[in-house]
Amino acid sequence: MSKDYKGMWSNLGLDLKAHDGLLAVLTDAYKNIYLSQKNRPEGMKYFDFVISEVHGMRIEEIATANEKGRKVVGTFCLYVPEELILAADGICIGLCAGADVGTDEAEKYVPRNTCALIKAFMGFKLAGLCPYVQITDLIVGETTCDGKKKAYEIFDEITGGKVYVMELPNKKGPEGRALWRNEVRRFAKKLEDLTGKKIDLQKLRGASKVVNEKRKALQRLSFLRSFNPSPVSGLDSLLINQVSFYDDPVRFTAKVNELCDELDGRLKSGSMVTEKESPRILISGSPMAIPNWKLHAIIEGSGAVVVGEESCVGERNFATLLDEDFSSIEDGMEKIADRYMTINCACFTPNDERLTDIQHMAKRLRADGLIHYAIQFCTPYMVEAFKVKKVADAAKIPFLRIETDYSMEDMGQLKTRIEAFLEMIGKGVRV
Ligand code: BJ8
Repeated sequence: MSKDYKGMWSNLGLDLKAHDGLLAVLTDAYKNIYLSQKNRPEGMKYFDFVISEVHGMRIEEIATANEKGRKVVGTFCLYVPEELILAADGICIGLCAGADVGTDEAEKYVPRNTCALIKAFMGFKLAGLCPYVQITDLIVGETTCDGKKKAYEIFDEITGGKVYVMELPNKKGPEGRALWRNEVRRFAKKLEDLTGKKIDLQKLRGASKVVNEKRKALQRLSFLRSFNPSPVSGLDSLLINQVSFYDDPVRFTAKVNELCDELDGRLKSGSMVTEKESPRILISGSPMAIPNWKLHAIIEGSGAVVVGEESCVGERNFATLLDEDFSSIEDGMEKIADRYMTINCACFTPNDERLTDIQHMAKRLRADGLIHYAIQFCTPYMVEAFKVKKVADAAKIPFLRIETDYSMEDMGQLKTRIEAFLEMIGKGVRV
C-alpha cells in the first residue's frame, strides 16, 4: 500500500490485527495467482494497483466524498439499479465477498449449510474486516434467493438498521413487472430521502450514460476474449469484472478502454496469452465475488483459458444496455425497470432466457467446454444446472458440474476433475 491507513481503519472500527492477517494472505494469493502470469498486458497494472489499494486508497477516496456529503450505498445484487444511486449523487459499492473469512462467527447467525457468499458477507462484518460495510450509509438487499432474503433481516440487526430491501418478483410476467416498476420508484424515493437530492431528468440521463459506458467497455473486453488465441487471460478478465463493482465508474471505464486498445494492438501483433490449442472454457453459474479466483486459477493453471462467465460477475452485469432515449423521469424509471428485468438469474421461474444466453455465449466465444459452477448450498443454481446440462448436450459441448465453497480444501480434488475434463476435450470425447 502507498501509505499507512491504520488510523482510518481504526476509525472505521476494524479489527486491526485480524485485518493485517487478511491483507497478508490476500497479498500472497494475488502474487501467486496473478503476478505469476506470463506476458500480461501493461494495462493490467492499473488493476493490480486497485487491488493493492482495495482497503486503502479507494476507501480513503470514498471517505473523503462521504465527508463532503455524498452518501455511500452498498449492494449485493445486480438487480439494484446503479443509475438511480448515481443520479441521487450516491456512491455505489458492491459488498459481496468471496473469501472464507469470519465463517465461525457467521455460523452463529445462519446455518452451516448456507452458501459461502452469504456467510462471507456476514463473516467479514462480524470479524471487523470490511471497511466497505463500515462506510456505507445504506445497504440494499433484495428478495432473490431465500438465504439472502432471510440473512438480510439479521444483517439489518448487526449493522444497526442500515438495510433496505427491494422486493423482486419470482416471475417476469405482467404482474411481476408491475411490482418491480413500483419497487424501482420506491427505491428512487428512498435514495432521494437519504441524500436529500432530487433525481431530475438531467441527472438521470447523466447517470445512465455513465453506467452504460461502463457496460460498453466490459462488452468490448468480452468481445476481445472471443479471439483464439486470446489476448487476455480469464483470470485478468475476472478481476476486471470484480473491480467493476467498487471502483469509480468513470475512471474504471477509461482504464478498461485503455486496456482494450492495448489488446486490439496485441491482436494485430499476435502477442497472445494463450496457445491456439488451449481448450476454451465457458463458466456459467453463481457469482464469483472478489477474491474468489479459485476455479479460474485451476482451469488456467491446467493449460486452458476461461473465455467468458455467464455470471453476475461477468456477462449478466453488462450484456444489456439501458435505452437512454427517455424524455421524462417516469419514462426513464420504466426503462430502467425494464432493463434490469433482462437479467436472467436462477432465482426467477421459469428462467429459460438464461439457457438461451448460455447457448449464444458458447457460440460467440467459441467455447470447447462448459463448466457449471455453483457455490455449495446455492440451491437456485444447483437445481438449474440440470437444464444447463441439457443445453450443453444439445449443442454437443462437453459439460462439467462443479459445486464448491470458498475453502481451499478441495483444490486437489477439483484440479483432478478439471484436468480429466480438459483431457477429454482435447481428445474430443463426450462427457
Ligand atoms: S442476480 S445470482 S447477484 S441474486 S450464491 S446468495 S443466489 S444462494 S448471489 Fe445473486 Fe442477484 Fe441472482 Fe446475481 Fe443466493 Fe446462490 Fe448464495 Fe447468491
